[in-house]
Amino acid sequence: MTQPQQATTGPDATSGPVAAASAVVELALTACQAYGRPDLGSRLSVARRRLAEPGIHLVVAGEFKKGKSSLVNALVGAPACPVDDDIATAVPTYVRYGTQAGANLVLDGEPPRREPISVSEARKHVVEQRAADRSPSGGAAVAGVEILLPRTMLAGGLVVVDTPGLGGLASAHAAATLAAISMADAVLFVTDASQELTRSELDFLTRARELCPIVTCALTKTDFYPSWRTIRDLDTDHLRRLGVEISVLPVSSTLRSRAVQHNDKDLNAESGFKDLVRFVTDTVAGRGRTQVAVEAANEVRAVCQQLTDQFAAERSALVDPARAQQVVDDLTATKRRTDELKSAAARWNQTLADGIGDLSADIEHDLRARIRQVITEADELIEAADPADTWSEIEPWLESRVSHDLIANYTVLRDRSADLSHLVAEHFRAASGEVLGTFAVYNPVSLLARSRVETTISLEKMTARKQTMVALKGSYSGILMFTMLPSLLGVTGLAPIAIPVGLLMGRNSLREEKRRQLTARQAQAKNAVRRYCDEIQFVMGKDSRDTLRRIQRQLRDHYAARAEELGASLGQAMQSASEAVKRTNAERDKRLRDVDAELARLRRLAQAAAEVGG
Ligand SMILES: Nc1nc2c(ncn2[C@@H]2O[C@H](COP(=O)(O)OP(=O)(O)OP(=O)(O)O)[C@@H](O)[C@H]2O)c(=O)[nH]1
Ligand SMILES: [Mg+2]
Repeated sequence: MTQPQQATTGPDATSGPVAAASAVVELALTACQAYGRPDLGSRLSVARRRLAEPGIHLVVAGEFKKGKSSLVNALVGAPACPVDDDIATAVPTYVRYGTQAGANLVLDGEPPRREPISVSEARKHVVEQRAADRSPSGGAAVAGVEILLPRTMLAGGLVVVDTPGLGGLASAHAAATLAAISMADAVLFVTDASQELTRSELDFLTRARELCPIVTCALTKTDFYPSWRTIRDLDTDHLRRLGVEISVLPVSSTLRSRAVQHNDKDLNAESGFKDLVRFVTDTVAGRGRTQVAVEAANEVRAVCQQLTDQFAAERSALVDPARAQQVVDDLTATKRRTDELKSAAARWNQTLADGIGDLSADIEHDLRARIRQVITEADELIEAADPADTWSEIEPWLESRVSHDLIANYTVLRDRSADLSHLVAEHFRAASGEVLGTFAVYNPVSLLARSRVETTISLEKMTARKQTMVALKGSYSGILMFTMLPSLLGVTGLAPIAIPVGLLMGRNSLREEKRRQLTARQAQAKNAVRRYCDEIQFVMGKDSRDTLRRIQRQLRDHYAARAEELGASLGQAMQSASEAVKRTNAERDKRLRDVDAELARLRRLAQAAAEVGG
């Protein structure tokens, strides 16, 4: 690949919120080691990994030939995605950072694999891929292509995903793209200045906005269509009328590429890319990085709290040895409650188990009802005409109809499991709040104690949503594999949801059946629809059950680990308090000074963590 000059610059990865968060995470990790708390340390290691590779996904989507690939190329300043008048983008292309330019095939599988290929090979796969495409080295289907570029814009973890054209909202491709969008950090919807937004584009945008918090619209080819301003105003009006807040950025990829080539400032301004680059670097990459940094810093704050509680209890025993036994007794009583918190009988654990059970039944029922409706509609279509003539239309209708029902079913699962996650968090918090309350008694600054408990509550609230997302992203493995890819590969896959209906028609096509009775043909078609729907229901049903099991495991492990941590903090505090009783006065004074120093260190660390991202 040619190495054009650096087109854009992003915020330096060595400064800003990520660097600040990394610094506090490192300090906290050292503290965990020094205080003998590997349990808290492993929690921080997870945050460290995420900081190192934030994987912020911007999905570029739109109808055919609107200029998606050209826009991605102009944005990263390299011919990363093939652009062609005749050949369309066939698989998603993930443009991400690499110290050297390069390419990988992303291969379907559990887990999906990467296979290094040359850039020219990557090009072939992007434009020629068909469902039957296989990797050169063996069986796996090609799920996407990854392009690595040494660009500052991408250095902070931004991944720009070029996608195949939608082909109308009703297409299976649109459904797969929507599914990917639900896991993406931001969406750039591409339309061009040849005409105003169509009904189908507007519908897609509305759906996208429901699924993803950041959506912006790029209006391309402003160099080619002189009336782009009128189109921009019409599009803005349409979006306003829909009540969705999506801005329209007019751009010309052609002018931008030329501007970069000739280092022409005026041309660059005319290309409209300044606003687009600002959107990508600030709103998408910047905000994404800040979020990852704040999440990591929150982990540090939570860890500081545990350690502070532990030292505060010890301090209490040191300051007033006469009360030390009381401290130990209180902690022992609380320890029992912490043990209860860990058990399967704990209320949060019950809520989780019951909730998953109910959800599993509801999701299955929802899918069954949807599929039954599809079958009814399909039967009506088959009855209405000779399927020998209409089957070629029924088949794509059925595929897209089912894809959209699968997405709808998945959305129910996503939303309901988020609700459940909140409820579980609530119950865990109520129980652990009592434990923290006992700890708070020993806090040297009593006023702070209250606010500490409140901070815990708000931190816990924040993590509840995150836990479901982690579980969802890492779990949806079957036919909706787009969600499995992000966690395993750091990419958002777009494998179309497709079990070919055609395969279920058997050897003889309907046309060959012309000789037979119309009713026989209709029966054959209905049968094919049923077999297709059975198959979908079977695969999807298993997928949902697996997903829910994984959500349950994820949440259970998360809160069980929190309970373990509390138990460990209490255990250490009890031990230190018992030791405090046995110390001589001189030892006690020395230890008190040490403990105060540790508490001051922890306070400073928690303060630094609280300042990250704000
Ligand atoms: N004049 C002009 N032409 C453009 C611009 N952007 C894209 N095109 C042309 O539009 C055609 C389609 O561009 P692509 O970037 O391949 O569009 P796409 O949306 O990726 O197409 P598919 O992947 O097939 O859906 C190509 O001929 C491009 O040269 C632009 O800003 N100005
Ligand atoms: Mg394309």
